[in-house]
Amino acid sequence: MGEAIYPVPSDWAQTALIDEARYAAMHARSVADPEGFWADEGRRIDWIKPFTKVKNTSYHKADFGIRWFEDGTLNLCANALDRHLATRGDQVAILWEPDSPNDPERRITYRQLHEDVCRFANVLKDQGVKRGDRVTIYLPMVPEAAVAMLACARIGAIHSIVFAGFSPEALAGRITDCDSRIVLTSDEGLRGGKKVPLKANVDAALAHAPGVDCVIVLRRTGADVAMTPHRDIDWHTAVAAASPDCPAEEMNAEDPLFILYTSGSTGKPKGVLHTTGGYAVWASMTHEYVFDYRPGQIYWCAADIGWVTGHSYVVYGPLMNGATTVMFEGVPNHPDPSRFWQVVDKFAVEIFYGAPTALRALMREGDDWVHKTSRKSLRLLGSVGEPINPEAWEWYHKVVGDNRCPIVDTWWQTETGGVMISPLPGATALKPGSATRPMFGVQPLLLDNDGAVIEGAGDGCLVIADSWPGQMRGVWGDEERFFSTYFTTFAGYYFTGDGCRRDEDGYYWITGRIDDVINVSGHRMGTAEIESALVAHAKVAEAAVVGMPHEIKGQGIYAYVTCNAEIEPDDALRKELIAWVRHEIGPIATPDVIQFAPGLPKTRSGKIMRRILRKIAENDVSSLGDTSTLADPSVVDHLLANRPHLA
Ligand code: 6R9
Repeated sequence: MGEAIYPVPSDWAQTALIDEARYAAMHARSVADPEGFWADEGRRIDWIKPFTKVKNTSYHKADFGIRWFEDGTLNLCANALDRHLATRGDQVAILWEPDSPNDPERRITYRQLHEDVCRFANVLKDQGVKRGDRVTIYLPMVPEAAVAMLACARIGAIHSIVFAGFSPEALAGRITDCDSRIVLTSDEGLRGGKKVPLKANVDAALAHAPGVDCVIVLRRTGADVAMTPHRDIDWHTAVAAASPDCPAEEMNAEDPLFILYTSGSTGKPKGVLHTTGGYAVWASMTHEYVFDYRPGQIYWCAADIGWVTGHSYVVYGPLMNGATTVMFEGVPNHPDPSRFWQVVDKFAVEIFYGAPTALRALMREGDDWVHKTSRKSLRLLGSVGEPINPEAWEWYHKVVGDNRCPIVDTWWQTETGGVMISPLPGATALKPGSATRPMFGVQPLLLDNDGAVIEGAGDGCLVIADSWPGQMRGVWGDEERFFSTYFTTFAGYYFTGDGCRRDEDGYYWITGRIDDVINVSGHRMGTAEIESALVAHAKVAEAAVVGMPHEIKGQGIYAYVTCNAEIEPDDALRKELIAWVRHEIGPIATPDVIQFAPGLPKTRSGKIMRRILRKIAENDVSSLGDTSTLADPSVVDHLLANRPHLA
């Protein structure tokens, strides 16, 4: 069966930074001679003290360690801002589009952004923030969020951004895990015309996070919010009083840059730690090659800064590369489903990078919303966050890109710092649904369940054979967990948690998570996290959560719930539990289906048979497999007979 292939358009092959021959030569060198390759790529960054050592990495228990450019010193903020002042100080660095199209946009030049960052860095210093201190950022998509990140990088503080859609409970957990004593927030956020009570959420979180003694509050909507004396500070007032002069700290390449919490297969989210030098090289290099980026082009990554994509491809990568980066506060369908493409036209965006879930939602609204707009400025489209189904890919290509724009389907993870598998627009023929081929320095391998390497075409667990500069360096506060999570499933390899197929052309097709992580609208959710939220409810005895296919979100959340003996479950309880999970974690964790069950299918040793629960949730009940090993096979009959009606 032949699948569609889209060859590299000839203009791209001729003008792109990397064509097919160059891709092949560079990838071969990056694997055969990593020292030489990365010594060269490492020079894309301005170092204060140049590195003399390039790579010092091992995935083995005895000498485990990941160090890149380890004797070099640099400042990432200076690489994103100061280095551009002489050549592009008056170029717009951040082009901000507010939630409402009726409100004015903001255009912040590199010079202005530099000044804003220096002032805010001094505000942080005035509050006693020092190198290595953790700063929690709980802000909406406003330029000040980027200012805050860059100010931390400037003074060597470690930022930990918590997505502004997370609940007070989730925020409190992330604040205490990294012992952050300062939180940056705004009065409210604004998304799709709805107000989000961010400051009130912080106040609620701090009841469980007593270590915080400073909250800096940005005015976004102007709402009247409670300010706690001696703790809460007004952002604008503090900035106005601060000096615009702040030297950039000299950081070691391996000094921490940021922590970002992400879900794994165990209950508690882990603080993924990235350091400075390798991350800088990786974010800058991948942004340049994957998007064929030339300084000054108008580039828009529609991700939120609360996710890793926002870190690497809204802020750090683009700014290091002298980009005009668009930052969008709103949502794709507000005030109507044309919004993305209206913003593309308004700013003459050349490169657009978005998530399949948004595309699927817009696709459902019909082509007219797209056709209403011109989109003639677009040259290149990108996709990230989850597998893009071929149907959505074709729609993106034909309807959004008018058959003119290559699509880079970029596979990567919070842990990888930047893109790992992706087409390069001037080098790679495209196959809808495939992330195609590895980035420089990336050696993907497929292993079978016994850990044997699969050669040629085949299906298996995706692992990465050697280190790359953007790799995470640790789990905050839990050194052992880093090694055990990623390097013990298959000794000697980085384990991605994803399943993958490789075809005859050596193209990679990510098939989705093979661990207990589900991907809801491109957001990672640990099933264990949702389960522990459910069992924290007084009426719930036990819960098991699995993914189910969902037309828009990719995967939906299907929860099986066993109630305490005296409880008679009904629709009211179902609603109560849904509200409870939203309250405990946030709206992104809202269960799509709750099925009440008197018992869950368990082995005789008490292990929940998730395979069966997944099959039922997927409505694939003809192949439940062997249920004879269950302690009580009749539970399955009950589950099948009482499935809630699925729309
Ligand atoms: C960047 C980001 C990582 C997980 C990853 C995989 C899925 C991301 C993908 C993709 C297929 C793509 N994923 N991009 N699957 N094709 N292009 O999303 O990081 O939030 O950590 O999620 O997302 O399952 O393992 P993160």
